[in-house]
Amino acid sequence: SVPHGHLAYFLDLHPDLGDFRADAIEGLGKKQKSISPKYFYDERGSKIFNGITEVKEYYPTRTERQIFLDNAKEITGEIGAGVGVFEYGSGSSEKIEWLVKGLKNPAAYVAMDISRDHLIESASVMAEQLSIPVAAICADFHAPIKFPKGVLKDPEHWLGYFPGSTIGNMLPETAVGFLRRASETLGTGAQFLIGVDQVKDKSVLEAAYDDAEGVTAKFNMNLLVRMQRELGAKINIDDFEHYAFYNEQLSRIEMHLRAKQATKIVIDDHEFSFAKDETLHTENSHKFTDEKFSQLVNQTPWHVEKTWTDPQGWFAACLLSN
Ligand code: AVJ
Repeated sequence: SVPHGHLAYFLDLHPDLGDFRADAIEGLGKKQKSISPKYFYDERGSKIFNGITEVKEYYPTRTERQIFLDNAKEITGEIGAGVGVFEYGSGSSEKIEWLVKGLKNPAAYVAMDISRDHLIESASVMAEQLSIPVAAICADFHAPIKFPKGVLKDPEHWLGYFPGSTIGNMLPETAVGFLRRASETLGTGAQFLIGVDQVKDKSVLEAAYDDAEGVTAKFNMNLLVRMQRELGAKINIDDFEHYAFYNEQLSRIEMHLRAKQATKIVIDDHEFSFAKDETLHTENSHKFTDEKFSQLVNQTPWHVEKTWTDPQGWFAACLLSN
C-alpha cells in the first residue's frame, strides 16, 4: 500500500516505466539513432528542466503563465462552475493556483503522473494548499482511466488541464490518439485546457532550445550521463555536442546529440559507431499554427472552443470541448 496523506484517493494503474537499457540498445541500433525524451526526466534531468524554464531565451513557460494570468477571468468564466480539474502531469501549485482560485466552486483536483514518488509528493503538497479535495492517479499519458466511483462527488463536468505544450513532444498521430483517449477518460461535456506553442521566427525558436548559458545543452547531454551511470555505457561524453534546429517542413524543433568526431557508444556487448556529425535524435517539440492545431483536434471528438494568446502570438492557451 502507498502512503497518501490527505489525498481523497491514490489510484495506482502501474504504468509501464519503459526499460532504459532495452530502449537505448534498440534506439542506438536504428539507422537514425534515437531515444525517447521521457528518459530526460530523472531527478537531475527534472532539475535541469526547471532551470530551462527560467532562462531568458526559453519563452514558453513564462509566456503561457502570462496568458493564463491575463485572461484568468475569461478562461474560468468559459469553464463554469463545479468542474473537476484533471491535470496531465502532476503540477506545482503555481501552475494551478490561478485556475483553482478563479473557478467557481471547483469540485476536485486530480493529478496524474507516471512518476509515483513525484506524484505523491506534489499531490500531497497540493492537498495542503488547495481548499478542495485532491486525488492522484499514477498512470501513463496514454492510459485509459476510469475515475473511482463514489469517492469524490461527481463534478458538473471534467476539465482536462495540460499546460506547457508537452503535447508538442508527441508525433501528430500520437497526439490524436492521446486526445481521443482523453475524451474517453473525461467523458461527454468535458473541456480540455491545453498549452500549445506556436510557429514563429526560426531564430527565436532555435535560441529557446540552445540558450547561451547552455542549460538546454546540459539537459540534452544528461542523457549520456544517465547512460553511463545507469547502464554502465562506455561513452566519451566530450565527443558529443548539443544540437537543436527548427525543421520547417515538420514544424518542429529537433534536439540531437551530435558526434564531433567518429566515436562509439558501448552498452554491454553492443557497440554503436557514430561517424563524425552523426546524431542521436533525442526530442521533437512541435510548433503549431491555429489552423494546424484545429486540424489535429478535429480528428478527435474535441473541437477548439476558444484560444487565448500573448501579444506576440508566441504561445496559445486553447480550450477544447467534446
Ligand atoms: C516539456 C516538452 C514542453 O518541448 O519545450 C525544453 C521540453 N526540451 N527544452 C519543450 C524541452 C528542451 C519542453 N516540454
